[in-house]
Amino acid sequence: MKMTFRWYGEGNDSVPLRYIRQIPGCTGIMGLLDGYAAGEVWPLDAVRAYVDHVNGAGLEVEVIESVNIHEDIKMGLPGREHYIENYIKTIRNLAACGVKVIVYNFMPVFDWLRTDLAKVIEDGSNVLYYDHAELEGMTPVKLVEETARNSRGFSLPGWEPERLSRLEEVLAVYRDIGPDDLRTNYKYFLGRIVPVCEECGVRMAVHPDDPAWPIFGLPRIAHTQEDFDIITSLVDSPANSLCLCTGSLGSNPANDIPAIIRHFGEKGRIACAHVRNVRFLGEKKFREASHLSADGSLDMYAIMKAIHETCPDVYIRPDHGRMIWDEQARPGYGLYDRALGIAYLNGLWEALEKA
Ligand SMILES: [Mn+2]
Repeated sequence: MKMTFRWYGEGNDSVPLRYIRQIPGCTGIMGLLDGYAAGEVWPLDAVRAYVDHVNGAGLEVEVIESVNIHEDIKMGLPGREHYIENYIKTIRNLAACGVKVIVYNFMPVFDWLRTDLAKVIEDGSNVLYYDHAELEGMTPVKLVEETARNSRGFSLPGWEPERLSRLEEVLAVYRDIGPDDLRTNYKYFLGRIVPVCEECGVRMAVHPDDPAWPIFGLPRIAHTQEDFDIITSLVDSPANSLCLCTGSLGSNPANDIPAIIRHFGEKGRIACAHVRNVRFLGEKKFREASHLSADGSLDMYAIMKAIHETCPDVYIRPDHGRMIWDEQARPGYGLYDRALGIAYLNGLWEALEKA
């Protein structure tokens, strides 16, 4: 297991690299290059400068997240050829700088969704929160406006204004695209990029739908074990693997997270994991929690044990934390609660190692 921490880049993250370096057992980041729209090439010199900068702070960059996929690829439009060529260039540029895993998602339009980015909870901290009943009372445009307004001035990956400016138009196109059509377009994309990944030693890691159910009538195809059985079979290669996000999949209590980890871990199809806890509050209603098992609804010991037994070499990072100790940061991505999360996950891991 390699413990890492998500970092948004210099000037774009409230947490400096030197703080991350001081978290016990944290050896690297899961990074991203900010400022490139979905479909743009991440240039080699920019990737090189980024990796050198992080390495200079004593941290590795073997996982890169948020290499977003242009909607033309998901929709299967003729424009996809150009964007797939660009994506391949980005894969090669990342691989040339030592990146081993690329995290992405194939969710139409929306990356992740919450109805409140700062829900105050019993201990006085605040957390990300989702209530499907509230979502159904909102239009997609209203949700985008609210999310942007509540981001405390930080950019939110997946919510880039340029991706969302043509929202109504894009939603209209998706009305004619069902889950099977989306899978067909997905298979086409994987068929083009996976051979490149195999050649340059990179693994693609698809992130689950968050939350783990359809929203706004859009096709969503990545939120159950069965969904991922299909995805991993679209192109059967270790380069077509999963980013196992316990909190995204775990938003649906029907998903047995330790069992899903074992299922794909045994097949060697988990490239990295986001490990966090959520608390169920009712039907399609949850809030996020500290990483401690007792604070949420997921059994974090069982999760770490499943990783330890079936995919012990994966990259791991804590995920969304509470906003505690009056920290001002991007919602879900403060230093304090995620650092506590790492300490806790490392403690579970040491106990598993020594048992
Ligand atoms: Mn995640």
